[in-house]
Amino acid sequence: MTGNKKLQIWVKEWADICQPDSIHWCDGSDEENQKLLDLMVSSGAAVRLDEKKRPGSYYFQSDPSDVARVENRTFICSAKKSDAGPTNNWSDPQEMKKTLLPLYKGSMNGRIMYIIPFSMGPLGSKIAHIGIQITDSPYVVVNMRIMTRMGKAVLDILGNDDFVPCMHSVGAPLQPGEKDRKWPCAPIESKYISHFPETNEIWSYGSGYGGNALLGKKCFALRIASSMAHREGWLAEHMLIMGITNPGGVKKYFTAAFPSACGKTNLAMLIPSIPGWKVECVGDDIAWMKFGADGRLYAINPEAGFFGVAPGTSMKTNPNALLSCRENSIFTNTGLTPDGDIWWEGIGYDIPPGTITWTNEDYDPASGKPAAHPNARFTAPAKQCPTIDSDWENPAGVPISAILFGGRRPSTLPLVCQSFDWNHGVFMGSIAGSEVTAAAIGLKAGVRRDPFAMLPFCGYHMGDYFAHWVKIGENAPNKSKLPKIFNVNWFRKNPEGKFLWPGYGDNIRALKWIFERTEGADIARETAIGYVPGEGTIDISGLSEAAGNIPELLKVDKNEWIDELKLINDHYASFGDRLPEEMKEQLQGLTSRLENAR
Ligand code: SAT
Ligand code: MN
Repeated sequence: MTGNKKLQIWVKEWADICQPDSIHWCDGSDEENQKLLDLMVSSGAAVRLDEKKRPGSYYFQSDPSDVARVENRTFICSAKKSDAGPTNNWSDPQEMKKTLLPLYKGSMNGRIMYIIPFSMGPLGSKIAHIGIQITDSPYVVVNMRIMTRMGKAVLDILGNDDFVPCMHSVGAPLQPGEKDRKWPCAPIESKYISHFPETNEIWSYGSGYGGNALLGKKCFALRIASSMAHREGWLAEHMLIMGITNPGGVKKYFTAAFPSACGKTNLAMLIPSIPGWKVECVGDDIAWMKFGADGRLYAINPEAGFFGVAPGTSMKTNPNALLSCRENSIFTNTGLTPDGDIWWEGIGYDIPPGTITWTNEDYDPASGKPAAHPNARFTAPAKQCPTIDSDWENPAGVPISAILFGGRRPSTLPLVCQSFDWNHGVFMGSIAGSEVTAAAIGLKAGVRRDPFAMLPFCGYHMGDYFAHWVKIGENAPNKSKLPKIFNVNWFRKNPEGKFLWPGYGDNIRALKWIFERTEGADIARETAIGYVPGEGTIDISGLSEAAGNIPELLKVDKNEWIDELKLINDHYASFGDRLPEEMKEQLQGLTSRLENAR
C-alpha cells in the first residue's frame, strides 16, 4: 500500500467504477509472480514450459481477435484536434471519457484489480518516470514485471510525488459462476487505446495484447512521454541504443530508429563480422534522452525487457535474442511442441511432430497455416541478453555519439549517408520510411513514410514534433557535442530484385564508417543528399560477394532523387502550416543541390 493521497484516491475511484472482487497491490516479488503464473496455469490460460528446455517460462495463446496493436482503435485525445495532427486518430477528451466510463462500469466484476507500480528507466534515474497501471489481467502483471522495474521499491521511491496513471481493463466482466475464457478481451469495435497527453493519462480498454495492454511501453514511454518531452525539452524516441567498441577499446553509443520489419532488434544485438569490433545492447526499442552536465546528449532505455517478434528469430539471424529468452520468459502465440517447448517459423530447425499451433490446433502443413502467428512474441528480461551493456542500467544514461535513421528502400537511398548538420539530420528523420508492396499493407504500393519511426507513437502533431527536434539542436548546451545524424539502408536491391547488401553482422561495416565519422575522419564524399563513404572507405575485409556491389550501394542517382523530391513534397503537404520553416528550407536546399548536381 501507499501513503500517496493522489494514488489512494485514484485507485478508489477506479475500484468504485470497475467493481472488482478484490484489489491486489503488486509488490513485484518472486512469490507473487509465481502465484500469478500458477493461477493462470491452473485456469488453463497458461502452459508451464518444460523445466529443462525452458526453465521458468510460460506459454500463452491469445484470442484470435487480439493479436497486435490496434492502430485504428488508438486515440490521441487532446483538447484541440489540430494538436493531435494528421497522423493520429483524434477524439475529444470529454467525449472519449463519456464513451469509456460506461464500458469500465462493472468491467472487473468477477476479477481481481491489480495495482502495478512501475518505473520506466532505472530506479531513481533523473531521466526515469514512474507510472501506476491498474489492470484486471494477471498476464499483464507478469509481463510488466519483465518489461519494467515493478513493485514495492517503486512506491517507496514515488513517495508523495506525481505519477502517470495508466488504466487498463480487458473489458470482459464475469457473471457469478461464469467460467473465464483462456484470453478474455472485448470485441474489436469496443477496444479503445486512449491517451490524454495534456493530463498524462492513459485509458486502455478491451485488449490484453502487447502495446495495447502493457501500458508502460508504447502508450507511456512513447505517446505520453513524447508529449511530456515536447513540453519539457527532452526526447522520447522509438530508438534502439547500442554500444560499439573499436579494436583500440574506444567505445561510443549510437541510437537508431527504424520502421517495423527492418531488423531493429537484430541491429541492437548484432554480432560484428569484422574481428576486434564489439557491439553491446542497451535497449532494442525505446530511448529517452536528455542533455547531461557535460553538454552531451545521454540516453536511457526506459524498459527492462524485450517484447520481441518471435518468427524469424534464430541462432543464425539473432542468437542474442534467442539466448535472451532461454529462460524466465513468456511466449505468446508461438507454436507449442509436445515436449513442452516453443517453436516458430524461422527458428532454424524443423517443426517437431505433434506441435500445436497458436490457435491450439494440431499443426498441419497442408493447411498452409503457420504454427506461430506472424506477430507472436517473446517477453524476456534484458539482463539475460548475452551482450547486454555494462551501463544499461546506469541512471545517468549513456552518451550518444550518433543517431541513425533507416528504412527498407530497394532504391534511391545509399547504404549510409551522413547529414550536413543537425537540421539536415532532422530532415532525414522526417522523411524516413519503407517502400512497401501493395499486398503487405492493403494500401497502395510505394514509400510509406514513417517519420522517425514514430508514426503510430507520436503523442502530438507530427509537424510540432519536427519543430521540437529543431529546437533541441538550437538549445543544445554545446552544439559541437550534439550527436551526428546518419541515414542507413540495408535493403537496396539490384534491378533483378536481389539484395545488394548481406546485412546482419556485416552491418558493422557501415557502423564502423559512422564511428570513424563521429571522430571526424576524412573518409567522406560530399553529394547533394549528404556525405557518403568515399572510395575504399567501407571496410570490405572478409566480405566476399557483396564487395563488388559497394559502388552500386553508395550510388546517389540524380533521377531517382528527383522522383523522390515529388514524394517528399506530397508527404510534407500533409503537415500544412505546422511544417517548420527549417524543414521547408531543407527541402529547398536539397532541391537546388540536385538541380545543380551533374
Ligand atoms: O505490441 S507492441 O506495441 O508492444 C510492439 C510493437 O507493435 O512494436
Ligand atoms: Mn517498437
